[in-house]
Amino acid sequence: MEKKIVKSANEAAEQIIEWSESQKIESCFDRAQKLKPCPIGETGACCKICHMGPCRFVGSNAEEDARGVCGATLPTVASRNLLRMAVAGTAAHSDHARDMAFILLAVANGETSDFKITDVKKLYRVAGILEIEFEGRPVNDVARDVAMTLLEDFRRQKGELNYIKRAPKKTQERWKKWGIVPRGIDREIAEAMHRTNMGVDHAPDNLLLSALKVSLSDGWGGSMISTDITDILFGTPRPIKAEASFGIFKEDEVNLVVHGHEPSLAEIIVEVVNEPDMIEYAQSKGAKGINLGGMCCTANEILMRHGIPTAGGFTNQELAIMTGLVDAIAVDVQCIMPALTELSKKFHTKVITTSYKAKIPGAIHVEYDEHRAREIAREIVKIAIDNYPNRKVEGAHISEKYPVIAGFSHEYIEYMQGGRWRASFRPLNDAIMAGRIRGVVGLAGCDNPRVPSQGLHRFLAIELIKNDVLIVSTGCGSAACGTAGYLTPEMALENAGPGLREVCEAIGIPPILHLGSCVDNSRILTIATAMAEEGGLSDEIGGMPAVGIAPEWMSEKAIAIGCYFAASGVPVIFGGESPVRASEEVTGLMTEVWLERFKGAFHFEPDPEKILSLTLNYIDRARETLKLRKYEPGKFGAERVLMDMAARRELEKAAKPHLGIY
Ligand code: NFS
Repeated sequence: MEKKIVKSANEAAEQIIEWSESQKIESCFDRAQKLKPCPIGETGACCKICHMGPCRFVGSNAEEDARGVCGATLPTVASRNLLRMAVAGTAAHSDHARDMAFILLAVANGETSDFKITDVKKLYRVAGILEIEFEGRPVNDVARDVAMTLLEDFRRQKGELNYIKRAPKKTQERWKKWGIVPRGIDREIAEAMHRTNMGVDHAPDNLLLSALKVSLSDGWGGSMISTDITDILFGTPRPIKAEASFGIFKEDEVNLVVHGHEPSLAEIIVEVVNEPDMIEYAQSKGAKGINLGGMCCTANEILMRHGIPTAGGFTNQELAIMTGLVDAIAVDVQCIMPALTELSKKFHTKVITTSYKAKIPGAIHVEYDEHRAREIAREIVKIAIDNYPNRKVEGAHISEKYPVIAGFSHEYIEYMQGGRWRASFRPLNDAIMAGRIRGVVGLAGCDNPRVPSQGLHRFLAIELIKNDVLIVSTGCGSAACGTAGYLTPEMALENAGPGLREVCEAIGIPPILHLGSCVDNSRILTIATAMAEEGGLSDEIGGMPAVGIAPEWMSEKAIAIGCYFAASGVPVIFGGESPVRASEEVTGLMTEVWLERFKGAFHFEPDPEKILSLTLNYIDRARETLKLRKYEPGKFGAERVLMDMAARRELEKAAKPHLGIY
């Protein structure tokens, strides 16, 4: 009989969980079982924004009858709670982006020698979008203008974000019509906090429009800025091979994990672990070398650009320490469990915090400063090396790991469809129109110990590709797929439907394209825009046969992402119970009303089978509305031949490269 998987759908993770139980070592999986969510707060029916409360909105007729001490209704409270989540998520992504912009500025001003501009073509591409003159100018001058122009997006009081104009015209018109074009990121965050303060905005629709507006300042602001500047500084990703899961840790090497979100320190650590004197130092402590691994989105960033292996996503962080093989884990910001320090006492692992914004009692604090990045990186690597001899034998050593192909940026996806000479989205649009590809799904978001963690990602990934749906994945959704061995081209041969398989084989890509970290969801926005501009499908993001899914979400950042996708025109389906389900009015606004206004919607659906059918239903309805060929597995319409690698090389030999990035 097949073993019953209780807490994680990831076999290696489940082995570690079982081992930890035998050792009576607690993890988030145990805590999730012990600590049930508050049944009132979980549904959005608790208001705790002032000290007359918390007020609980319960009873069979709460939607109509219940009132807080101030008289607030349940729909007001549920929508206000959702808006607060969207603000926090936006603040997180955008503050990360601000730090990236400051690094670009420091490089341009010659204030740091530890970083440089790696991708000048991307710098020029961004400068072009921002209408900054770049031809014939010193690179640093262009970089300074780009950094300053993007920093302007944070402090602008009136007008609109720079990148709003990157969206299809029709999408922008919808935003204008409903008054949700973001002005400046900081202004939208402050205004939304003001609106949710006691006694200000009480109209659910208005509060929810504010959630869309602030979240757009994440998607088309903070997140997109972060993606662009990270590409400029560290390189625009292109496909790269790596490995995933706990087997990436080496018994005879120093294992250092970088965990969190901001990639700049991790980038320097990638260099430092390869410095000969560091390797010699590790050898002097009895290790064969230094092995760097990643966790969560910091992992995604350095996986995409350097092929650094990943130990996985959010719920894997404690389990990584439990392998007994991690000598140090350096964390920056976001998604870091404070449980790590308590847990690390049972092992030899050193937990190192690096941001003044994110300290954890019990951790070693080595404060990061981008002006002294290398020096700090060396200090961190040394802590890991010095700790190697303290490694104890206990731990659930695991050897399982899987190959991964990652690194699909917008620019590469464009390139892979036609080479340098005729890079475009035409082949993808054609494949969708012909019914080879039924539609596209963005599979994103966290993994969550409240469900068999990573299991919903896996279930949906397999079922969708069987149904000829191309998947683009980010964040811990990518980690869940990577640690399951799904991010390889072979996956297409084994599991994809006939149409998708053909496309993947012709281009030589996996059916699940790893686009990067959660801020890289912005790549999905620009890809969708390119598809709209290419023609033949919808002429705006809304109405495309495309859906966004975050089946195991837990972070407020996910809510911001869900909101900006919905506002941009993408139907979004989140797993788990709805945080607004106490209010039918709020649920209706986010599904039906948003669909009408923006062609995007925001659903919460705990049943994975229903997530799947709702997704396919959205895709098929969009195909029908666009009058595309009805999807039938194995039956396709006429379309242009997709170019394989050899044909692309031939073309490139014959043609002069033009504006393409590669
Ligand atoms: Ni996204 Fe990436 Fe993961 Fe969730 Fe956290 S790491 S930013 S929030 S848990 S996907």
